[in-house]
Amino acid sequence: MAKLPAAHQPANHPTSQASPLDAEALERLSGILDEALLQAREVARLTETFPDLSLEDAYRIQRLGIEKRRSRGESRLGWKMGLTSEAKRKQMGLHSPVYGELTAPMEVKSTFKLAGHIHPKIEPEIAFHVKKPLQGKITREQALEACDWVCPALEILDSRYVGFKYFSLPDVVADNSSSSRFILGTPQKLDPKADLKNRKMELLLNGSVKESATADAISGDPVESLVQLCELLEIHQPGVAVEGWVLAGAATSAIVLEPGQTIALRVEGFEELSVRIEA
Ligand code: OOG
Ligand code: MG
Repeated sequence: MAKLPAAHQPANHPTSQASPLDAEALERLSGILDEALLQAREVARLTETFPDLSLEDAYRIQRLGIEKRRSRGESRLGWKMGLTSEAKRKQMGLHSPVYGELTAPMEVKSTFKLAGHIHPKIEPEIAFHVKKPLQGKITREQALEACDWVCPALEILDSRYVGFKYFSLPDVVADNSSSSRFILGTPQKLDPKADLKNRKMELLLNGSVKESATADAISGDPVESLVQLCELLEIHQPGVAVEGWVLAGAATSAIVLEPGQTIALRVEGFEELSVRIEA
């Protein structure tokens, strides 16, 4: 499923005719989302005020938000893909993949504290470590060759929008694709011949399997998420290369976090990964 839906091609985007927002408006909107992030406070979705917000402007808002975080000392650790599985697209009612950026403080280890977050959810993913920068139109084989490590990962999402509801791609994109935190499992050397797509993935809540899928739920094959990420970056941030950790997107729908839970992820062939949720 490397081919991107037409919605991502600027010429085909339904709102591409809308006049782009000026620099001041983009700055203001990224400020609203950044304040919401810092204060763990939900805000109205941007398309309530700007129904014509285009995907291009949404990625500009995302970038401005990342720049603010960078100026606070957050370095880029990699990227995340979202809505790469049918389960997630269905859960969120949206039709095509999106990306966001990961910064160093977003990585957590064995404990996640809910304080300072709005309404976090967790979901099961696969993460690749891209050693050789990737850019533009690439093949699956090039993506595999560029990676040195692969591991199971849990992503913690925390939309800044009221009720975790946004209904449109531009809203979620502007909000750095709902990203909040992530936890990486024990990495293994990536064997380019290894078949990842048939691996069973199980998300456990307090020891019981809550969601399961095979890894091919993610873009048909998780490595295809890397191909799609390069393609999306070429459209929305030309000249930027993919390097570092990349979350390939969730294989199943996400579950709501509550204090006292233990969440684990089992991916066939990898060590189990778990995180304890505290108030
Ligand atoms: C959007 C982000 C989706 C994934 O892995 O599919 C995502 C959301 O669910 O709010 O990260
Ligand atoms: Mg995700």
